[in-house]
Amino acid sequence: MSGNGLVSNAVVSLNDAVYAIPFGGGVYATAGIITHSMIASNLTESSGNSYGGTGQTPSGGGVYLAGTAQLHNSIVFGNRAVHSYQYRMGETLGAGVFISASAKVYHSTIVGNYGGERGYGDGVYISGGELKNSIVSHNFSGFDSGDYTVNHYNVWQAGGTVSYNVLPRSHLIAPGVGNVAADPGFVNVYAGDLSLGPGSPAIDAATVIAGMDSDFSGVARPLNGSDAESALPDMGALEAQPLDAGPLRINFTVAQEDGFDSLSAALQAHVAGESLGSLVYHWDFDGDGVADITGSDKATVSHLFDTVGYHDIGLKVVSSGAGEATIVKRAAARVHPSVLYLSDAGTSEAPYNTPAASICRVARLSTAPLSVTA
Ligand SMILES: [Ca+2]
Ligand SMILES: [Ca+2]
Repeated sequence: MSGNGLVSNAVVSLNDAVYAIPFGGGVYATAGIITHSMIASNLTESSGNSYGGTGQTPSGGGVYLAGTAQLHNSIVFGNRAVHSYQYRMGETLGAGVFISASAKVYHSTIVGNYGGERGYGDGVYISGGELKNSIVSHNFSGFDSGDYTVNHYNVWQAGGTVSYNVLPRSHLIAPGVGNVAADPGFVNVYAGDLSLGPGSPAIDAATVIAGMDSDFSGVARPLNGSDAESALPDMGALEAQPLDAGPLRINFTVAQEDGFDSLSAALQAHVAGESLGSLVYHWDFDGDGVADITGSDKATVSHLFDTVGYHDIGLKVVSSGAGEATIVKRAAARVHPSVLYLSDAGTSEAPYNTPAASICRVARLSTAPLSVTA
């Protein structure tokens, strides 16, 4: 797109932009507006030294925006940016969306995109323009072996303005206004359900942008999705229903998601839906599918995670009036070692907390031998 056109209610899928011009696997736009669209499973790829490679940097696996182009109310899911045969920092830029110049992204959900191991921004790379009222999470890189939980940067900001977004694990040049680095609380991200569960930090936390009056599905925005006094817009492409409407929906939040050596986690269940009746909560803290704490008074619990690693947490809520629902979050509580080991000969196995498992894949700033203390 290069004129001031409008693309609406489109599905852009299974395209690629490869080799010499690896920009915008699904969409390449320098002007105009793309809105209420799904951009999924597109690819941009380049190679450094084969196919007569030009050394170009694959940018915008799903969407490449330059000039004055805008993306609104859209879902960008499962796109890839790949750089073969060349290994360097910044080898891919924005596996989901690349934003530059005066481009703008509003009310979009950017999830499950895959960038190079050393790429910048597996969800979004922004060098200019604006990213606002959006959710960028659960993107991943080659470093994750396909497990899109942690160890990646969802947003990499080199310029532009980033405000009113949910963007866990991101690299920003300034904190920005209204950004939240926490789990966005999708109903079931692993099954592709990107609607917002109750208690999501994205609900009623966006800022009003003129004209953004319907969501990706055509639902009126804003709705009051919390106990706020008036209806406020949500971040992302999908506006959450009111707490007392719709089918049973559950979510939980963890007051502090990361700790060193151990983590005493305070957990809060959130439940929404109509005609719920009485509720019973079943918490699973070790990911084995078997509840460890159960009770009608267990909406709020705490649990001590005392082993280093990433811990999955599950919650099932049984409602006397509306059935039951289950949610499992991978790596919802993360316990990091307070001592990391580093050597040329380590096996580089997370969490790198023994000499044998030392990190060995490090960029050396000096040619002096590494010394390791046990
Ligand atoms: Ca709302
Ligand atoms: Ca259990």
